[in-house]
Amino acid sequence: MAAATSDETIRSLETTAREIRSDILRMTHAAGSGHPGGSLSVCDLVNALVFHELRLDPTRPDWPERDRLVLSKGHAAPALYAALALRGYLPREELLTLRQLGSRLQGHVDRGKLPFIEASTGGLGQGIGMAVGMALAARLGPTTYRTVAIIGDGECQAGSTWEALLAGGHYRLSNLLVILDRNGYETDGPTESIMGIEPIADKLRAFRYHTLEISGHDYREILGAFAEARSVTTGPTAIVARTVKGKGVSFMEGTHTYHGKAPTSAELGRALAELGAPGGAAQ
Ligand SMILES: Cc1ncc(C[n+]2csc(CCOP(=O)(O)OP(=O)(O)O)c2C)c(N)n1
Repeated sequence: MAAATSDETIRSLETTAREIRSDILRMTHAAGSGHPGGSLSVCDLVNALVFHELRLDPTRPDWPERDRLVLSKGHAAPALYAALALRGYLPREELLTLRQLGSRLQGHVDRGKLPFIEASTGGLGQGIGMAVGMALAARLGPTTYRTVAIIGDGECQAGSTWEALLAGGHYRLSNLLVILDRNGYETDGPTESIMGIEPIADKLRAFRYHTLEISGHDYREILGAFAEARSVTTGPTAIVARTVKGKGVSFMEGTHTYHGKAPTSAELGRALAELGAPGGAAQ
C-alpha cells in the first residue's frame, strides 16, 4: 500500500502546476502555434514526475543514474519544457523562444538540443519503442535507472505503439512505466469515434502490464499509482490516466479545438486570469 501523500506535497504540486499551465499558454501564444490542449491534459502527470517521482539532478543532466522520461506524444513539448524550466534545467525566459528558428525549444522535443530530453519524438508511436529500448539497456547494468514513457490515446492508433508495448510485456520490464494520457481527443475529434481503443486497460493487461486506472489530475491518485508501480517487480506497469484535454482553462477543456491552435492575446488574458496567474485579464 502506498504511503499517504502529505497536504504540503499536494499544495506544492498545485503551485508548480499553475506555473506550468501559465507557461504553456504564454509560450504557445508567443509562438502563435503549438499544442496547448494535450500539453494542459498531461501537465499534472509531467509535473508529478519532474517534481516528485523521477530520480534526477538538474546540475547533472547527464548523470547515468537519472531516470529516463520519454515524452512519446512529443507535440506536448510545452508541458515538458515548462516543467524543466521551473525545475532549473533552462532559463524560464527561454520558454518564449518556443518554435523559433534556432531555438532549443522546437515544436517537438529534440534530444540534441536540451538536457533531460531523452528521445526526439513527435512521430507518434516512436518514443514508446525508444523507451522500451532504454529499459532493456538498463538491465545490462551497471546503472539502475527507471524509464517512464508518456503516450497519447490518439497515439495508440499507431501500430508501432503496440509492437513496443508487446516487447515491454514480453521482456517483463519491471523498470518500465507507461503512462497513457487518456484525454479522449486527438487532432480532429474524439478518439473513440475516429479509431476506438477501448477497452484500453484490458488490452494493456493482456499485454502483461500491471495496469492502474486513475484520474490524471488528482495528485493523490497519481503519486499513489507511481508508488505502486515502483513496487511491481514482475513486469511493466501501465497507468491509464483519465484526463481532460485543455485542463485548467474553461474554454479549452473537453474539446479538440485547441489541439494544435495557440491562444489569441484575448484568450491568453482570460486563461491566465482563470489560473490566477500574472498577466490575466478579467473579461
Ligand atoms: C506518425 C504520426 N502521424 C500523425 C501525426 C500528427 N499528429 C500530431 S498530434 C496527433 C494526434 C495525437 O493524439 P493524441 O495522442 O491523443 O494526443 P493528445 O490529445 O494527447 O495531445 C496527430 C495525428 C504525428 N505527429 N505522427
